[in-house]
Amino acid sequence: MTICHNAGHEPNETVVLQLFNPVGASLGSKQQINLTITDNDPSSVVAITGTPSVNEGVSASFTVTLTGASASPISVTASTTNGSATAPSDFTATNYAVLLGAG
Ligand SMILES: [Ca+2]
Ligand SMILES: [Ca+2]
Repeated sequence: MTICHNAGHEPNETVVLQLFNPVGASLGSKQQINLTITDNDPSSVVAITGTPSVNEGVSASFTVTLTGASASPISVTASTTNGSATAPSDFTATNYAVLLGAG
């Protein structure tokens, strides 16, 4: 039984191997085995980069990067928290869901 390598991080998976239709023998009490396939790819990593300083009165922009492929859709939430600057007088509070897709 060959286990395929699926590129990209994915949850562990299971497969059942079962005996059927014996000829010249009868089935014992143990007729099946559950096998767990453990993923061997590193988990995908998301990170944020952007200009650390901006003037008043402009829009600040940031880039969310994804490193490592995944078999599952990936999303992350980007949300502001007050520092010494407070919303809404100093900036507009923001709460984005960033969808990065699979692969
Ligand atoms: Ca797999
Ligand atoms: Ca994999």
